Amino acid sequence: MFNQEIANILKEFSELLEMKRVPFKPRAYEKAAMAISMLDKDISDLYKAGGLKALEEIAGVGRGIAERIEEYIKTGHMRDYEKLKKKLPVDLRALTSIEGVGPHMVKMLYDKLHIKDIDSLERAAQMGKIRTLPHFGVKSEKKILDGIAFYKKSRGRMSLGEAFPVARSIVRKLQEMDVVLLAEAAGSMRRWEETIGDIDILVVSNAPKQVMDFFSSMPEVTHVYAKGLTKTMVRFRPGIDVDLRIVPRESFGAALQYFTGNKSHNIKLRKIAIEKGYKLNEYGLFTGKGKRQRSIAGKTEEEIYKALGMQCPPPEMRLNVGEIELAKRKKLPRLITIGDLKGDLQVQTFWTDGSDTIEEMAKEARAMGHAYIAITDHTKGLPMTGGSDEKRLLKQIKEIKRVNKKIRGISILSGAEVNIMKDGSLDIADTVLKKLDVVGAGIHSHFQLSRKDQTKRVIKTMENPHVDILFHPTARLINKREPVELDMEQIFKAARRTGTALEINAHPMRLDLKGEYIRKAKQMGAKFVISTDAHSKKDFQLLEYGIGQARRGGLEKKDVLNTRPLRSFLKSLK
Ligand code: DGT
Ligand code: CA
Ligand code: CA
Ligand code: ZN
Repeated sequence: MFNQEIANILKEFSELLEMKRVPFKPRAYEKAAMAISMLDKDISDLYKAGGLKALEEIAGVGRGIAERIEEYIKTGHMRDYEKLKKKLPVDLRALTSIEGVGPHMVKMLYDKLHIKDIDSLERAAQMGKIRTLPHFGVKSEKKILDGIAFYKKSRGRMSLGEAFPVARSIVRKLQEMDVVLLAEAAGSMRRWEETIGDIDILVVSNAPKQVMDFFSSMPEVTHVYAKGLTKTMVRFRPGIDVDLRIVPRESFGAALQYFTGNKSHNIKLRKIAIEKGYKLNEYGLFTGKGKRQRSIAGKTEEEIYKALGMQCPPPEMRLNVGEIELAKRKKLPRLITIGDLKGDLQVQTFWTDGSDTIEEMAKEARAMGHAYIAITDHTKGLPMTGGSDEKRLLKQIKEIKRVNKKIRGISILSGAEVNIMKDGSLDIADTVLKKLDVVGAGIHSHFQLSRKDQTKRVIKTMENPHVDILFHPTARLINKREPVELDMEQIFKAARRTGTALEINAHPMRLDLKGEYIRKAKQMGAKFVISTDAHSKKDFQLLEYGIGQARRGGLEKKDVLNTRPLRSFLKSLK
């Protein structure tokens, strides 16, 4: 692996040199990178055995490059490369993997528009900024957007946050058609999976042609893969595929059940049907054979599960992880719903990297029906967010008091999102943490620690008597950053022992904790909060994604602290 590491650095070095339009050198570094990535021996072994000379024997590696490799093997640094990189702090590898984007273009994008990564490139393209650059136009802008969509898609799946609004709007439009009786999204979307491969929509209609014509010619559709009277498959905007099926009214429940899945849940259910002498498919539940076959259920999901002798599991739970057994014993939990939540506990404002004021955020939360919110701006250890220090936090407590007096119908709690330092200590003094109503702590740095060190670090934080909530416990970013290495059982145990609530961060970029961890943590007796990580008023709406995850983890109202009225909620904290 070390070879690959060095090859990657040399490759990037060559691109950085290319961006500076240094002659010849880039090509040399690129060649060396290629040769090293194809070596069948470990390059550090080669170096140990034969020194600089041995390195120079590698095809394409001259004196200069060999010395840089030596420096890296000895010190873990390559200073010239690092210096260049600092001047151009861009995600070169990602950006140049977009079709049509090369090093020179990356440099110009950075110089003119300060584009550093795929996200900022996408934003700029969507806002029509690319077309204003010299030698660019609407066409190349569109090509970049397509390239980004492909990049995202090929690297995996859409996030729930990308797919959900699209699915919802298509379903709404279908529902508005006079000839449509029923329309609903099934598949991974209905199960609130954290990422979505494709969107599956089911429709009941007696005018299939009209529905399919409408669907396949929606303005966003960029490609029609197949069009028929029962099934049409389209590409709906780059990177988002949608399947629409039209099913008979009497089979709608069976189709919804089948296409909601997941596959493993379906297979198990079909086996149970067979054991009972039935046949289950997307048209219904049947008894008898051949001419004497007759449907005994199919119009609704409930009647199918009932005929199989069980409760109907909520879609989010249909993962074949024990829900079928619970449903058979009629022991399914009564899952939490969005209406159960009484407050939001992670809210950033204008004081740091949020875009609205404390008062604006409070009013919006009140309009959503919340009884309380906690203002949890970042703290100083995270410099790019303009995080507060102790003095500023004390000032903010005063401001919150003032706003609380001014507005009715919602309580604003003072809080903070403090940074967990490398050793598990916090970047704000206990004397000030003590004065806050709610303290959340989160990992925002040192993502690479070993499992042992990372676990120790987080447990130390939970042991702080002022830390009420562990924010986004694994620090992952969906499709972007892996979760940190943690011994989750130890974390859940410590959560219970120290009375630290685990956040279910509802932001679709995070969805952290995820469903399977939630299930495990609940079994181990931990408590939870669900919050949005809102950075602006509109973000409060993200709460439903958090509810989706909580339900996937089998949570009930009583497991989640911010379902409680204010006084009881405050009592439940440390
Ligand atoms: P996705 O699209 O990858 O996010 O995940 P799903 O679950 O939406 O999967 P998809 O779109 O391939 O199929 C939709 C549902 O259809 C799936 O959840 C269960 C059902 N299904 C698909 N293939 C099979 C199968 O081979 N056997 C059974 N029993 N059900 C299947
Ligand atoms: Ca799907
Ligand atoms: Ca599908
Ligand atoms: Zn955070």
